[in-house]
Amino acid sequence: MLRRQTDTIGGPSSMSRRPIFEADMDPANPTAFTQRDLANAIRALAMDAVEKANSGHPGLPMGMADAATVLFQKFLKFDPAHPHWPDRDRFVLSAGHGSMLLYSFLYLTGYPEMTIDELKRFRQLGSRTAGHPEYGHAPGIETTTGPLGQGLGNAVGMALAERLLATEFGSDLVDHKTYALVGDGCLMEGISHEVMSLAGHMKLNKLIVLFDDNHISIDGPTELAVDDDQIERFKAHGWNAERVDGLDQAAVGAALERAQTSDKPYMIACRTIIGYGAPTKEGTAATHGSPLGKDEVAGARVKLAWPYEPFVVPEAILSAWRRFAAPGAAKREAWERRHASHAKRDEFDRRQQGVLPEKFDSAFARMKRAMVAEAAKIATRQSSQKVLEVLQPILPELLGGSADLTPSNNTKTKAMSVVEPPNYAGSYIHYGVREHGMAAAMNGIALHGGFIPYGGTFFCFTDYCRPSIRLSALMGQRVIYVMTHDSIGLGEDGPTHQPVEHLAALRAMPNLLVFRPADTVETAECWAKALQEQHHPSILVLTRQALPALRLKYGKENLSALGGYILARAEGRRQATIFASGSEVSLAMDARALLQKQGIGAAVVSMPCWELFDAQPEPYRRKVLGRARGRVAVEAAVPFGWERYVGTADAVVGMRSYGASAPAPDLYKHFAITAEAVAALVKKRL
Ligand SMILES: Cc1ncc(C[n+]2csc(CCOP(=O)(O)OP(=O)(O)O)c2C)c(N)n1
Ligand SMILES: [Mg+2]
Repeated sequence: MLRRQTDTIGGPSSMSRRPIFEADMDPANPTAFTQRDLANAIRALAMDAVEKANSGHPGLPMGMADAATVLFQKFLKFDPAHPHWPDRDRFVLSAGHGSMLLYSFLYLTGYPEMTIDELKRFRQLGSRTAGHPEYGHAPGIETTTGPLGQGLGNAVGMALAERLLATEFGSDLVDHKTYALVGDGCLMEGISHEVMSLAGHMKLNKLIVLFDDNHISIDGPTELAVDDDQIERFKAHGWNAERVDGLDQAAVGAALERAQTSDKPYMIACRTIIGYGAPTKEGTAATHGSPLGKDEVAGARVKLAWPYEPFVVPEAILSAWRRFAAPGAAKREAWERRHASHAKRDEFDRRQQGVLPEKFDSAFARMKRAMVAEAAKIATRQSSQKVLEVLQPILPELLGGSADLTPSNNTKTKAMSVVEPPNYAGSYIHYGVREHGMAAAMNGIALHGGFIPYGGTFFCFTDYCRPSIRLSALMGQRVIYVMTHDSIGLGEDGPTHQPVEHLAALRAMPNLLVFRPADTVETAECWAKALQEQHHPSILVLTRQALPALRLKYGKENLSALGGYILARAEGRRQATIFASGSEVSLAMDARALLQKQGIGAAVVSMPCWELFDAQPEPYRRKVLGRARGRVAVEAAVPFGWERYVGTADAVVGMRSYGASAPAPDLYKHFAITAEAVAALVKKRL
């Protein structure tokens, strides 16, 4: 049975480590209050903010207030005055609907941007206190959460980044924990399986998860849908796990103490009561996602012995909360001193700031020159490997990986060594067949700082990690997805593996750069642009099959970074323009040759990245698009979206169905994606 504590400090449930009465009372303001009162500050702010917004989720903050208070008071290393301090502990609220718990923490401990007025503007336009925590809205929000399970994946990535960075730079600069708060929902999501398993394999023993074990989700008791033994589940994945009374601060504190020295990642199931304190609704799904209502809030104030007005936290309690930050501030100062005289300081700072090394530009130019000279006829996945072979030695921040398709994705360079516990001195991760987990972890790695993560799978399986790709884009994180086997051009594996709608689907995603390069030089240019874009994720969409070299003259300018450019001008009057991306650009060149033979002047526009092209100034776009009547596009994918450049879907040679299993040349013929078909369509439209 859960104990409903009302005991004062010094009673049976007092903290074992540091009784607040002695250490945490402000001598200048000796009003007595209890540990429970500290937690009640979270409860009250949550229910008041939800009430004022007339929407939101009071249940989680009210249930987890005690466990969270212990974490923030006794364990979390943070400094509100320096929220970006690289060696702070990370706290991820994976159950993002409980956002008021995070906002209350930030306000109570004194993050300057999180004022009481922001809490009063919970869920309002332009506030820092969005419905779910949004990365970038306020310091202290480490990641965007809300889609359940993603935060847990981010936390695994952060813990992995910490471990690798600590190995590289030493524990003087990098030595922190990662905490995540998850709910029943996070653990029901499939992604939890992938990332728990990855964390266990990687032995990320500085990752500590608090599970709000309240047996309630939206539809009601969790028994409606799930009977998993979460303790055994975590243990099976290589974690240590235990269950405590989540309303008993001493018990949570003792578990957190044990977690500090664990040899494995650690999960603490905190048995709680959702909406704890609400007189008639606590313990029910009614507190999950709706305001409690005036009477219930009044009743909770009585039950919790919290007689204060809405949004009022008594001075004694607020100043006790403000003192939670003191140990972190002292640790930050000590860290600054170590950092100031550290031999690797400049490189550490560069990596934290995410700026590329100075020699990047010259290395890129040399590489491009060599590629032009070589004019290799290879698959763009091989081109990508070539790029990595050159750039990886000068970019130690590159952290590569693949979801078990390393030989297909060509993501591992010869020099890269594999991260395999207990050896963390590597730069390549075998993520296993866990695309979704890989993508969520890469978001966490990027958010942590110090690395540029990239990871590969088949382009078709972007579907398996799309929710995390969306969060890369929403948060503007430099995560690079290396997605090979990009169309029917992959051949015999057939329609399950042949993307047709994926380009359109991903181009529809705001803030994501979708690159589909046409040859080795374009692949290098796309890689360079992806690396230079600090605030965008990129997808490199690459072929399995070999492609001819098309860029045969060296030029310094990164043409692919323009998104689209005229690869070949028309001879004579420009009567037609053929638009293409990737493997179909060479086909467009062949169609151009056919047309020119018949006296029809045709230009070819290569469009490796629509998003970048659309962002070019109007005169440039007009020049590239041209005014020729015969505008046609060709791409081995559904035509969806090309209308914006060629007017109508009829003007597109592409896929109208799923693919088929056969050698690639047969498929191109079968689906009539040929130079002849393109030339014929141009003539029809003239
Ligand atoms: C991927 C995803 N699916 C569905 C939802 C909608 N949703 C938000 S909270 C929730 C229930 C979560 O239950 P639990 O984690 O136990 O939270 P509690 O009710 O205990 O606060 C659901 C289904 C979501 N946010 N993300
Ligand atoms: Mg729950």
